[in-house]
Amino acid sequence: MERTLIIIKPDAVQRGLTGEIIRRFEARGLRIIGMKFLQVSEALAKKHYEVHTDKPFFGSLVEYITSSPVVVMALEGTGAVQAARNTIGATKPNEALAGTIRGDLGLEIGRNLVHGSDSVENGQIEVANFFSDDELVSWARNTDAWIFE
Ligand code: DAT
Ligand code: MG
Repeated sequence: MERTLIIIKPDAVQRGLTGEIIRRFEARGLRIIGMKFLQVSEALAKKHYEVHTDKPFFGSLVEYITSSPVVVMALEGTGAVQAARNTIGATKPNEALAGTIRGDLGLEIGRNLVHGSDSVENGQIEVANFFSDDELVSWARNTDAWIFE
C-alpha cells in the first residue's frame, strides 16, 4: 500500500483550516496511519526540503515551514501519492483548479497550505523523516472494502 506524507502548513493551522483539510483527505478515502502536531525544527525543515537547497526561495521556505506549528499526517491507500497530490492541487494556488485545497483556500505560492509527497519513493522517505515506526498504526477500517477494490 502506498504511503504519502501530508503537512498541514503553518498558514493553514493559523487560519483554522486544519479540520477542513483533514476532512478532504478522509473523504477521499485515504487511511490515516499517523498524525501529530508539532513545530518543525530548522534541521528537519532543511532535510525535508533538501532537493530545494540551491533554489533562491530555500531560505523563505524553511522560515515559513518552521514559523508556527503544523499538523503532519501519514496516509495510506491505493495510489495514495497521486491521489493526495490531486486533492492538494498545483503548487501555485492561483493556478490550482477549483475543488483542490490550494485552489479553494489559497492565493500565493509561499502560503500554499499543504505539502504532499511527490513520488512513491519520497512518500516512504518523508513518512520516515517525520514518524518513528512506533508512531505509525497498522489498522483496517470497517469501510476499507467499500473504498479499496
Ligand atoms: P509542491 O509543494 O507542490 O510539491 P515543490 O516541491 O516544487 O512544490 O516546492 C516546494 C515548495 O517550495 C512549494 O510548496 C512552494 C515553494 N516553491 C516552489 N517553487 C517556488 C518558486 N518558484 N518560488 C517560491 N516558492 C516556491
Ligand atoms: Mg514537492
